[in-house]
Amino acid sequence: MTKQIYVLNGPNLNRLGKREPEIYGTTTLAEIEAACRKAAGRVPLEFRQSNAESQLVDWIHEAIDGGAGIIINPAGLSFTSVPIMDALKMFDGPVFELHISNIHRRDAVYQHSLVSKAATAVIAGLGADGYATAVEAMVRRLKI
Ligand code: DHK
Repeated sequence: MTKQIYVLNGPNLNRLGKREPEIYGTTTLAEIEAACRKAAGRVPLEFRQSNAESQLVDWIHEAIDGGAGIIINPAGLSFTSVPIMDALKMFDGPVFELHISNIHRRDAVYQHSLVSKAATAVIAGLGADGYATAVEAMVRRLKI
């Protein structure tokens, strides 16, 4: 069975569409999920969101056992979560860290991601389109 691509989303991303549209745009998470599934084509894809750090860690563990690649927008946990960084370090496949906004030109609190230490690549500032771009790159990277 083809291993799945996991697309994991962190806190507050369930509010996309209404949340600070000047920063995050007006695309909802459901629309982003549809774009990811279209980009994945026949490749199985798990798309999830949680406001809980422990839930994200549990899903990364699940991916360690059955996933081919991880695309993760840890949102605000990017800058604080050693547990998410540690969990991602245990994953053998490619890890793409994704941010809708360009965190590097935002306030200092958003500029140092712990998660980047466990990431193969970082995508930031492409808006909601960054997700489909990440899935396309992951499918190419996995040659599936
Ligand atoms: C989303 C968030 O919730 C912020 O805490 C991050 C990220 C940026 C994003 O751009 O997708 O800093």
